[in-house]
Amino acid sequence: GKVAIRRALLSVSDKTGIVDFARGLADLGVELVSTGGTAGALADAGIPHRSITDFTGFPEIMDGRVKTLHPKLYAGLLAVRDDESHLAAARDAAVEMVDLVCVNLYPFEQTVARRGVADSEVIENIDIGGPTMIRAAAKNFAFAAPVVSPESYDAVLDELRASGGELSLATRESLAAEAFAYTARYDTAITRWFSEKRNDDFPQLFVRAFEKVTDLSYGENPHQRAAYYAQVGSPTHLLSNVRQLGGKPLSFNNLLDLNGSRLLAREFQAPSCVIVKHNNPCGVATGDTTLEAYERAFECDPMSAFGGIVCLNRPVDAQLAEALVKQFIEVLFAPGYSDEALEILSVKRNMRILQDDENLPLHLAEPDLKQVVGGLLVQDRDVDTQERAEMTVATRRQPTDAEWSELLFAWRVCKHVRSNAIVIAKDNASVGIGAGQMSRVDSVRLAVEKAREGSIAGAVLASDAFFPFADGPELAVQAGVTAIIQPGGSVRDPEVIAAADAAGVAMVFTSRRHFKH
Ligand code: 93A
Repeated sequence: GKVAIRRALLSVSDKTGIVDFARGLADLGVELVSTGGTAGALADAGIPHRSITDFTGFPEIMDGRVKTLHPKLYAGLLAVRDDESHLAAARDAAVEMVDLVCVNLYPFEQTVARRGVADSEVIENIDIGGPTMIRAAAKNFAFAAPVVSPESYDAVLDELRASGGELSLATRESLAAEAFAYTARYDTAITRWFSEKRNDDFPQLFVRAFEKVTDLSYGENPHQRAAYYAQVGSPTHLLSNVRQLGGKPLSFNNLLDLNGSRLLAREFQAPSCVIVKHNNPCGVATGDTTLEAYERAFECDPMSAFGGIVCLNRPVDAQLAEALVKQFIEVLFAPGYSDEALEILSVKRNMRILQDDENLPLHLAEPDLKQVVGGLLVQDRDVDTQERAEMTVATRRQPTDAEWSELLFAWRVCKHVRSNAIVIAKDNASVGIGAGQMSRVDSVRLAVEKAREGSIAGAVLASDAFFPFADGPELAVQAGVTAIIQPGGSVRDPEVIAAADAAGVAMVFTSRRHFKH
């Protein structure tokens, strides 16, 4: 199972740690072969090595496009060391065995990330020889080892020193696995670049790579392992500009709720507050001040807001902080905090305080994915926002201007509530939310029950999909709702419209549904 490392090929773009690694190998009696720039670094450090040209007998040509791509090297990497015919072929061609390659690739991702970089430069940074060497050594891990990460250098050297210059099968196999993950990620980044350049639709877009941002202590439940991954190359993801200023580490459920609350919060320009619990909003409001927005959002459902995520779109001042510390908040998210506010909030030692440093919009251009067993459902994101002009009034009575403003607010919130979704709103604040029921009338009942005494009088109601029967609207009207917004399109629309007309209620049809499952 052990393999003696006698010859190593070093060819790295990122020269971090390479001199120490090379010196360690040389001290163990390993012969080093190296390409131009890497050889230069070794020469500067006085470490003995052979050039790749000496090894292959072929010069590095075409501006480096062909440096290592030579059958002598590949025969030395791929030979099965206990196969007589392989060994005979190697002798015939004067092939020297190479037992380890230390390679990292042209910095493709970093090049693409630079502003205004020319296509020709990006293309020059597509490494061909590097991945080929890595893959060859990784395929032949029975006899060779690929080292692709400077973080592995010390561990590899330690093992070589401890075992008289040998690497175990377990180490070679794990290095090989890491190597293929590395080249796969590299090709994914290249695919992504082509996809973006060609403005492809989502078939190619979801050739994606994700990298771990952080481990999470557990998943939705304590017996489930969990981590947060961000898409490689995504300009802004959920946590990319977010700094935690206090409290316990974020949990899986915190991140899920944070995602929902940030998506809803981006619907509003005015000072606003979104409170989310179990991935549904339980209070949403805009106001003249963030304090007012928070108080009115909290008012919607104080019981559910307990232990929720509070998402604000304006910095937190001392006055708001005084109001916030009165409640149990799991996560507080805002674009900033005054020093005084942070001081006040510091009494809540567990409260996770998040600051959105750059207040950049989340990157929503890519499709929404839902995982099913062994597959993915892919769809456009529901980022649609409709204006009043795109809607029609189905009832005899037109909504007043004030009602229109409330209806559009309720409609925006409704999109972010799990179906069947009902949102009752007044004065640009939710007053009752019915979420996640299997029948629409149950969601209406819940929204009405949730609303506080008297708060429904003069309120409006939004429904994420059409009413299949008149029972839902009838309940709402009895409770005091004066205007309704919904997609329309049910075979029973005439009954639903008649119920609204009978009560003098105005009803708007959007012709667009906002299911969220
Ligand atoms: O242009 S290449 O694809 N052609 C090659 O034959 C080749 N061999 C190694 N690029 C090649 N490399 C890459 O050169 C390695 O992957 C590494 O990133 C870089 C190291 O070059 P130097 O030692 O000259 O700095």
